Amino acid sequence: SHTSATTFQPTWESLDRKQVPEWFTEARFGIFIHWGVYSVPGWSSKGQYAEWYQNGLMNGDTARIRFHREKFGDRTYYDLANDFKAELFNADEWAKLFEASGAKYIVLTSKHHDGYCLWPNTNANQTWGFPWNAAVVGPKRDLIGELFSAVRKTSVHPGVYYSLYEWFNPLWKKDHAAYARDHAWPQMKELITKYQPEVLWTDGEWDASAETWKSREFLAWLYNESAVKDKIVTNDRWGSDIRFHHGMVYTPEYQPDLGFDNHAWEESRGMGMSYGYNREEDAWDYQTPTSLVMSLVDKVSRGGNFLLDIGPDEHGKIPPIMQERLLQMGQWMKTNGEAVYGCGAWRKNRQNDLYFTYNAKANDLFITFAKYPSGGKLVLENLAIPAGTEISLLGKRKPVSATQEGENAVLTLPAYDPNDFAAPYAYTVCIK
Ligand code: FUL
Repeated sequence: SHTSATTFQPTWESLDRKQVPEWFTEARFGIFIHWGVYSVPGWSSKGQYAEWYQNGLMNGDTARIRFHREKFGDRTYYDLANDFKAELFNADEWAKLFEASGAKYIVLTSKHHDGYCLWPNTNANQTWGFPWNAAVVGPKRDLIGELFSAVRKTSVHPGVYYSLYEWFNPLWKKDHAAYARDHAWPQMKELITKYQPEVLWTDGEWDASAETWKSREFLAWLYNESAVKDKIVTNDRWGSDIRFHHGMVYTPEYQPDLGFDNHAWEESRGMGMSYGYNREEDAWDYQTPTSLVMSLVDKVSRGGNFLLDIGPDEHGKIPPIMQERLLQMGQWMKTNGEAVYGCGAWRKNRQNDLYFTYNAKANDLFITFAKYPSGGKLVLENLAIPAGTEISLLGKRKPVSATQEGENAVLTLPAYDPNDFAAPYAYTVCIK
């Protein structure tokens, strides 16, 4: 392919030429998984990130400190790892759920800012001075290994999130450069070599420069020499000055309005207001199925991906409301997935509440909307539809008729029939 013969130099000029693998752009929809010791308390005030629990405890967040004292007394955050048991974790069940959601990739936190590793990594134990990975404390299992082998039996691509920095790692606090060289690099290399993830989603980059992290050197190794050099997807979190400027995929976070023309991007967010599971959230804090489906379509209509996050609990269960949302999206995707997979931006992304997505290879235009128009009329501004064009409502593939009124095309949809829609969260018209 276009990349295999290329040798990359450790400069942004060279690295930025690395192509985004086609599988990733076609996929459009992935699942983010924030799972770790912070899943034990699984708590923050509404609107805060629950995976930042330890940081809150150490930095004077009164709500978290009070919660912790009442629930855990004088146990430290590190002690909570013993309660991270994952005794109900069944990797095959997770993988089946992911596949049923219609998502085509996952990104699992191999290690968040607390430094706890979900795989048997020994650097963690050495630099912390005590066992700090899931194979020795907590589940006593290799959670990445288990999930990756289950996911590999499905159509879903496996990927990892990896936090470069660790808030309280003694080596990090002493010497950033030594930490990068002797801790972060070996960890990332082990992840890549041992698990061959197809996404490496770095984070926690902002406290050091790309120069300190030696990010460019690492990426050159990854793209030139590693086992995943031809299929790996990376992001833009490689140093304090890099995000939204360099790297393969730009990663806005709860920032739905950032669009990036001519550059790959992927927005991530939780179903509520946190990535890690937050027990403080109620049903009404979760996005509705319509809102999630329309978020996905909105990203695609602007040429981006949607990485939707879930937060499993300390037992290894995905909270049922999150399971349900994933299944609802999957039901919708079963009928309407062709408006998402392999699609991207059309010449305009929307007209009021109508969202346009476009499959350039097939020359198919899709129009998705959450509200079925009363009277069944849709006016598409500045669009001429040649006579004989095949137009249908996805699902039952009911015919849609079109007439031309000046510059505009006017579509007449079949009368609304609830029996037509197994997943009535949004509706899609396809113009072939
Ligand atoms: C952020 C982190 O600090 C959050 O906890 C979360 O992991 C998000 C995806 O990236 O920068």
